[in-house]
Amino acid sequence: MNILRNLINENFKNLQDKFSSQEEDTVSIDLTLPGRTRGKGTFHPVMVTLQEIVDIFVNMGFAVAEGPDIEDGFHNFDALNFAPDHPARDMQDTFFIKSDRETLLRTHTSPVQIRVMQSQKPPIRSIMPGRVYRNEAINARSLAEFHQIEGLYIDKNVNFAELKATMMVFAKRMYGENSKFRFRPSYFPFTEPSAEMDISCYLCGGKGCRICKQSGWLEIVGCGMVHPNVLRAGGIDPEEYSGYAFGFGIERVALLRTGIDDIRLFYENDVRVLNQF
Ligand code: 2NL
Repeated sequence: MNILRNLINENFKNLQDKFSSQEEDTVSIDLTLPGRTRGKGTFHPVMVTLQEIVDIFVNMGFAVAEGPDIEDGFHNFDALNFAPDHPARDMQDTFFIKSDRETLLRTHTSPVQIRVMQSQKPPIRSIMPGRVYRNEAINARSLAEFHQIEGLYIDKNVNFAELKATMMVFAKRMYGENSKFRFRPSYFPFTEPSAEMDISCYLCGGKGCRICKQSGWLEIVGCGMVHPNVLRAGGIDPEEYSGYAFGFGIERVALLRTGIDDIRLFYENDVRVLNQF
């Protein structure tokens, strides 16, 4: 044991002498340590969803249009056939950013469609994705700031059958050929007639559950034929042209795709959530 101890001490001293004579910083680097990896960035699941939706409509011949987030009452409400006393014009629903009750954060992307009508001649075939703002209580299903996409097609003799077919092509590409869909009558101030499209519930397959509130269906798109008053407000003659329009929320689609059950998770920016997509 003594022989061994002496051997170790001698070796230890030799190494100590050797290293103490070297520059300090070369000694402090341990080349055997594993390297530090840098986290790879990913696209946000809401933007992935948006891009996929845009691609489907661009493939069908739609152009992408954008407009300002800060709007006026004419483009956001009046031109869209909202009655002067419509509740959406209330402070409770809309963020007004000046006390004139005229300058506001857009509550939908429809004002972009009015701007497109005012600046282009038919045929018009455009989609408008963008951020919208509503003065709403935040919970698992809704946020005060979210994304919408709307579409508009105006030409001579555009009819409801084309609207229905376009919605079906979109829905099948987005949700798969085997999903089941249905249309039912609805109401929007800016379309007449109006409809909503539902998809059979992804969770229960139509039997009825918590997600679909026992109905077996989930609402995915609102749509209709553009109201003649709206065409006129956009400078288009409703005697000569007709059109269809549609709109839906993008976070809603992203929830269906990812299986996330709380919309707030999209914007808490916790990478443990976002990294999964
Ligand atoms: C929904 C329904 C919709 C539109 C948006 C629209 C725009 C113009 C004229 C006519 Cl300028 N319509 N947009 C039409 C139908 C439905 O959205 O539930 N969105 C969340």
